[in-house]
Amino acid sequence: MTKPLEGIRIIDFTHVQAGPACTQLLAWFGADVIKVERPGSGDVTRNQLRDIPDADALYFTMLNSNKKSLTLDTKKPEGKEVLEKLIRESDVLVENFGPGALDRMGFSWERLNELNPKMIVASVKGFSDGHHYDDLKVYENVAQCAGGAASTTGFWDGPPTISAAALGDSNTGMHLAIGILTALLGRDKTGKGQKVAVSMQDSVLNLCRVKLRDQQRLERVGYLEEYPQYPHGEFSDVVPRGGNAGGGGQPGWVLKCKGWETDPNAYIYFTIQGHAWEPICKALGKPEWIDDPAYKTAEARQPHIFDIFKTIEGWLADKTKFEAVDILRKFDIPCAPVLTMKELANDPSLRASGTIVEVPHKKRGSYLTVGSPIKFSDLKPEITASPLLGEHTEEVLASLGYSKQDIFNLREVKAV
Ligand code: CAO
Repeated sequence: MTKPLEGIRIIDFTHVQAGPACTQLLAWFGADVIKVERPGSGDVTRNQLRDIPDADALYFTMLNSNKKSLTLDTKKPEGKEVLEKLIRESDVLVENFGPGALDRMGFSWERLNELNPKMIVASVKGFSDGHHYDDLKVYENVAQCAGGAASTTGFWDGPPTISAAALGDSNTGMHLAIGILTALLGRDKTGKGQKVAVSMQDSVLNLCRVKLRDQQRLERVGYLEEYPQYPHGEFSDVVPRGGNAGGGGQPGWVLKCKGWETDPNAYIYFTIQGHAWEPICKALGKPEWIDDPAYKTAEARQPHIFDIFKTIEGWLADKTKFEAVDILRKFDIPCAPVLTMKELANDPSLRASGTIVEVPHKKRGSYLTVGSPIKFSDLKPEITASPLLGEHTEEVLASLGYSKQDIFNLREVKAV
């Protein structure tokens, strides 16, 4: 099967997570992704949090599958020459260096555009160009704080809280992938490349847009009725942290199930969808609530929503999270067990769909990774191992016309 991105060559000048997540996705869909890494060390994540001595860390293997690795010192004149050749023959360059690093290396947007006017140059930075913080280096949690996620996550009586989900890193990479594909479609029409830039702050904020909705509602009416602070607590002039409250029009909460005293994940998320009130009452064995004016409407329920959740927890007390969901699903109630990483890793449905995949690796043996969350009718991405450092250096250099002697010479000056 021909993969949709086959024939697209991508220079992957990325490291850590935000950039690699983007190029990995494009590699799954068929792009020829060449990861350019510093000779000797490579992407810092190869060494971070190693669980097997001398083998690439999972942090690296899980973000760099399906790629090739070319070692190249792009600060040496010989290395720059190789990079220039590669640029002339590629479609996309993706980078997520600190601000100004690419310019300092001698590869400004103007220079890249001069070398290959058809090339798309895609960048991740912490803040957008021209932002008053655009000189800052940024990691995941910094972005979560700068993008509005931290101030709105957690409990109202605790500090701002970081999500375990990579809202700053992988999320930004996904935004960049959309930008690159858009620019490639644009190039088909105009014949010209362009610069695509995504900031981590903007990408986090994009996912927090309902909180900006809430800020405006708060300023207009002074309260947010779906937050636990309503109606008994106080609202200030900023969107508060709402604990585990549902973010839309449906109240919800994380509720204890059988075994919660010893199992920190014996919980389900329960949603009280407005029009599902009758089935909820039936499922809970509370038919008397259906027409009770204190329960009948969402408005009537809100002032004592936590008493309702307590009652539901009473119903859940003798059911495991899985048993509870099996009952509630029959009543069409939106809910799910709180799943651990162990449960997800062993979930047969996720294995069958290719969302969790086991990948053989030359040095590590096999490891688990998250495969493509995007499913196609005509494409089933095959996830292959991440490359060893410099594994494809000779292959890539040969494809650029370098002879064995040339490669030997480049090695002599430690340019590759
Ligand atoms: N050959 C020679 N030099 C190389 C090279 C190569 N193949 N690859 C990288 N370098 C150099 C760069 O040119 C740069 O040199 P100068 O600073 O001297 O110009 C240097 O290596 C590394 O730059 P850096 O600023 O990217 O690295 P860092 O470890 O100090 O910072 C990070 C890391 C992530 C904070 C920074 O890259 C950043 O802010 N990136 C943008 C935001 C981002 O993507 N963050 C998410 C990371 S995932 O959590």
